[in-house]
Formats: sequence, C-alpha cells, structure tokens
Amino acid sequence: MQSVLTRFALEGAPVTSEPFGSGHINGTQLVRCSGGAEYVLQHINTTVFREPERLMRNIELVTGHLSGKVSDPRGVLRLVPALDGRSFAVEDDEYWRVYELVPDSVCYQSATPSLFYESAVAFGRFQNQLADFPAEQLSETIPLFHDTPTRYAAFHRAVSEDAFDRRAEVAPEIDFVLEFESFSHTLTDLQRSGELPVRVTHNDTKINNVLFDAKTDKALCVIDLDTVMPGLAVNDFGDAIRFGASTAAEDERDLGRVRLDLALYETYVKGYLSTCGTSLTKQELAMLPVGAKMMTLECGMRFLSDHIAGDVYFHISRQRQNLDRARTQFALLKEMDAHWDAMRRIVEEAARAL
Ligand code: GN1
Ligand code: MG
Repeated sequence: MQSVLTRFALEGAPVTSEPFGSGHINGTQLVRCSGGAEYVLQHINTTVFREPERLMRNIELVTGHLSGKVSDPRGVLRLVPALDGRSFAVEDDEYWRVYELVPDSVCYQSATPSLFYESAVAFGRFQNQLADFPAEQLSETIPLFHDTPTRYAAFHRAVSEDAFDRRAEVAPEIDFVLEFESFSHTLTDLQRSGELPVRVTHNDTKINNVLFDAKTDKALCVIDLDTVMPGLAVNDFGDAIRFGASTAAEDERDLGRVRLDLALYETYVKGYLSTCGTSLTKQELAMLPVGAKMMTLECGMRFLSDHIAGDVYFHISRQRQNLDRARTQFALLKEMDAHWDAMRRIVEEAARAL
C-alpha cells in the first residue's frame, strides 16, 4: 500500500494509515501525510466491479459535473489524480483510487428523523445537480441492476435449479413473489416507452452513503459512487424508503415488528422533493410510491433467490439470514399495499406544494 501511495499526487509524505468507514465491498484506508493533509485510499473490488476503468470514468464525469455546481467545496467528493494523470493507479492488476478527505464531516449508520430528512435532501440535490448530465455517457457498472423483470428471470432459474434443496420449505415465499410478476414490468415498460426518463442514479441511497457536517448535521455530499449509472430516479427514491422507512432491521426475524413508518416516509418525500421536486416530471412524481414498492419487491426477491441458490451473493453471518431478509421485504411490501392510498396522497400533497 505504501508503494501504491507513491503513485498519487499527495501533499506531503504518507505517515499513517488505518482502516476507515464501514463499506463491505471496497477496502478503505484513511491516510495522513506529513504537513497534515488527509486522504481516503480505496482498493476497488474488481470481483463486484468488473470494469474498474469504466467505473472510474463514471466517477470522474460525475464528480467533475458536480464540482461545477456546488458552492461549498465539501459538496462533492474530489479525486486525487495519479502522477500519470489518471484517476486511479494499477499495481499487480489491483486498482486503487484516492479521494481528499472531506474536512469536518461525519457519516452515520442509522438515522434519526432529521438525519433521514437531510439524507433525502442530499440524494435529491444529487439528482437535481445531475439532471442536465447526459446519462448515456455513463456505463452500467452492474448491468441491468434494477431491471426487475430480468431479476425475475434469475429468480426463476434459482428456483428451477434448486441447488440446495431449499425450494420446498420456501414455497409460500415463492408464491408471494410470483403474485407480483406482472407488476414487476411497470417501471421498465414506462422506461422503454420513454414515459420515464433515464437519469443519473446513485443506486445505493442509504443514510451511510451521505456525509454530514460534523457541527451542524446538515448533509454535505453523497458518497459511494461506484454504482452511479443510468437508471430511474424513482428507484433511488424507492430504495431509500425500503431501507429507511421500515421500523425493523433488514434481517429482523419477528415480522410483527416490520411496519412502514408513514411519518418517516413523509419526511423523506419532503426532503427529496425540496431539492429535486422541480426537476422531476409529473410521471416520475406519480411513480415515486411505485419505486418504493418495486425496490422492496426486487430486493426481497434477490434475497430469496440468493437463499435458494446457497447464499452466494449477499454475505450472511447466520443460517437463513437471507431468508429472513426476504421475509422482512415481503412484510414491508404488504405494509405498502395496506398504506397505498396514504403513500400516494403524501407524494401528491408534497408535489402540489412545489
Ligand atoms: C447491497 O453492499 P450494500 O449493503 O451497500 C446491494 C444493494 C442491496 C443491499 C441490501 C451492489 O448493498 O443493491 O439493496 O445490499 N448492492 C449491490 O442490503 O448489489
Ligand atoms: Mg456504502
């Protein structure tokens, strides 16, 4: 790692480095240099992200565009170039990149209502600032990531292979997923017909992918840009709701605890629309609740597929954890159906106030 650092244009010589953050995919280190400059060094996981050069090109384009829009320099991640001018360095086929550390910032693993609101402000601002960026210039770092019908095809394959003999005991969950198969086309159909625009999307809109000002707890910027790619804004909204407006952990075993917190939902709607409401189309606004359902369905189906396939994608720390995760998503989906009118009304009211 010392040797890879010499390939970047750092201010001063690296003095210390320590593990940093809580990401599960890339390896991240905080590097301190003589003279006081601080950097974030990341090793890119090329098993998950198979085309690191195209991924880095995406990040260059997006951070370049954002830096022309922010007033606070902390409003965007800043890449530190390598000495050869590229935005990354390669050593023994391993890919590395360096960001400037965002000064006086803090990252949270769980949200209070006001932090959740601020995270919505940040993701909405990200959407708004990139609304004039031509999304087709970005590559898909994980192809067909939120193409829910394609996820169904993978689900059907996992079920028919049944590699671990688990199909029989999850028959009710399989049936539940199948009930939604025609619904699963809703957003991709609207995308194909041009009724929903393809935009620059983040694809991992959780609270821990936002940096906050350490003093004021105001959102500064969005981080974890590896999955930034062309997609639907409603899915970014939906994934944030799926994760942040549920009253229970993603792997909760007591399904009675899984509720949709409508107050948190409303909080996120208001924060999100405060920064990107005017750049979304009428159809996008109308489809926001569908995005929440779609991401919940898709994620639950991905967990269930992975359980059936033997836990090959989502890391587990106990047996049946992916099944538990799938069940919480299905419980949340039922909650959304039960509160469907309210979910729509909350968006309509917030949109009217724009
Ligand atoms: C994965 O790695 P993490 O936890 O940020 C997944 C998301 C899922 C999420 C469910 C690249 O995100 O799509 O919503 O798990 N990311 C990828 O917890 O597949
Ligand atoms: Mg992250």
